[in-house]
Amino acid sequence: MRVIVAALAALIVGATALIAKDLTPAPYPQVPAGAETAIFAIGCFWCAESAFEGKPGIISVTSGHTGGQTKNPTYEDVGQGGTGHAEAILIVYDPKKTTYEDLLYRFWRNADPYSANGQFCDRGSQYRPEIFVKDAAQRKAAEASKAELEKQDKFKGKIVVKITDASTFYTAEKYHQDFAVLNPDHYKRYRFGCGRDDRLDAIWGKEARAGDPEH
Ligand code: MHO
Repeated sequence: MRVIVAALAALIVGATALIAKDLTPAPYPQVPAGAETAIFAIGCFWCAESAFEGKPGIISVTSGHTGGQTKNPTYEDVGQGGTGHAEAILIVYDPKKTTYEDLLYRFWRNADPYSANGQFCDRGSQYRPEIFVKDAAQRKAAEASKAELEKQDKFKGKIVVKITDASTFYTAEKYHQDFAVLNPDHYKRYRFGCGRDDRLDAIWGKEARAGDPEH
């Protein structure tokens, strides 16, 4: 009897873990007619997602991986390094309600632009910051936003964020989507422990708060 109870308990715990951690890749987001897309890497995608989700004109934000060579990578693959991919977000937005320039503004204020091989506590090229542009117009705007910041002494010649042509965006597992909303305690512990807000405040001052209401 005890064995059966233990086996049942193990099954329930296992099933709960599976439900809590859905490893299926999230569906590629719908892009309604007239909507636009943007792809950014700013370290941990839970945080990147939460910086944009729910903001004016944002239709959806999906966590995933891009910029590398491995096809259909898992989070574990990317975490081990060697896939070339970065954790990234794919934003679908309504250009009538917000602009790519607005998104860039928010991107920068959620990034440590001095840090090429990771962001905050997360090190490794999978956490690099990067702007993945889909066309010449996005490239022009991204380069202009970088040049604008470089007019400030503190950024002059020190911004290491690359601007790269976008390639395939692979959606991450379902359990990574909306992580901040669905796992608020875990998310806050991680974010605080990673020193993200302290560092953003130190770099951007009050402007950092434009990036995330959770600050
Ligand atoms: N170092 C963190 C990163 C989370 S993130 C989505 C962790 O392993 O939980 O890469």
